[in-house]
Amino acid sequence: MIDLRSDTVTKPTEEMRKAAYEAEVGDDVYQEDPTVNELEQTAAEMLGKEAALFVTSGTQGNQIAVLTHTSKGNEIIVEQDSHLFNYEGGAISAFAGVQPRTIKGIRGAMDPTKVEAAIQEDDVHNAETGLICMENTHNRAGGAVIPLENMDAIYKIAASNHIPVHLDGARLFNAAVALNRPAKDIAQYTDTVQFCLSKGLGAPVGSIIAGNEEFIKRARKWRKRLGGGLRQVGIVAAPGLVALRTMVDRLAIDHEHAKILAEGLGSIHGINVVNQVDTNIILVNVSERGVTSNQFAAMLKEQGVLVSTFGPQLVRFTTHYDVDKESIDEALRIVNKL
Ligand code: TLP
Repeated sequence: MIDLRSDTVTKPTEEMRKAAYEAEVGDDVYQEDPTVNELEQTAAEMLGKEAALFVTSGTQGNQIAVLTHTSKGNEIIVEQDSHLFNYEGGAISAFAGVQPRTIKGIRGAMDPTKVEAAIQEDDVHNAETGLICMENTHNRAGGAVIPLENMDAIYKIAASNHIPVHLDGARLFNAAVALNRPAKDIAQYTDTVQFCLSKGLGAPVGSIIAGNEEFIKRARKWRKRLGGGLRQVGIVAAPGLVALRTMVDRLAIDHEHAKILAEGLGSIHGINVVNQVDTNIILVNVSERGVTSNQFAAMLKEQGVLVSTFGPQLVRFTTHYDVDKESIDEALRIVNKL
């Protein structure tokens, strides 16, 4: 099977497995796991933030951020197609008790003027705007890189209204590699950031949230409340450290593969690539073939290619560490034949 469903399917490298085996561990609820401490410190430095916290998943990281920043009854400004709004099981309402104010972006980027207009006035009728969230790269916009000028403009508006900003940077390092900038250049336009170790970076488990000391102290408490206070978790933090040290630069290869795949797919009759391919995600509309995205995915699966779907028309192809150039060529041959 050529698995292009997601970069979440990547398996840990040999070096990661070895690091897990050899990891020094302690009880992380007492903050005594040296490997976790090293991972958190390394991540904080890479993001230019005071502190960081190792969490179980991207969803947990985002939700801890929302819980830490907001109070019940707040409104949070999120992009309409964001993961936080669409794919986290309604958790912002279920856990934090906040309501979303959505803004439709262009390639995932919200217009700063619209963000400013969406901030609630201080009025007895209104919910209080407690948080503004961005997503970079933007998944549903096809791995789109949000321009730094756009992030800067939104961050400035937020600051002048005393509203914190959170970045869902599940694929932050894909954005950094695409922009040829260190991750901290992106994270400078947000108060807190979540990124995933277990997507393109290939680690088996985990995400990081980062921010200032005070935020991380309170986030640690939310993590504990949610049952995310783990014990000898250096075993899974060690592969995360290997991911940060060895897997960032090579994301450029996944981006290159995505471009090759997009070009090939785009030349097949009736298959329309709908996104500009900035990173490792390709979205194709298959409606001209007279099939739904699920039917298309099922036919591909029979031929040995796995893809995921976004709604009835869009099929998502995601490149990653476990798909080499030969597999990309083979996947193209299979789609062509189909
Ligand atoms: N995205 C997954 C699915 O949930 C759609 C994928 O295969 O792309 N933020 C963003 C932008 C994400 O893309 C994801 C995962 C998350 C957060 C959540 O991360 P996890 O899966 O670790 O909870």
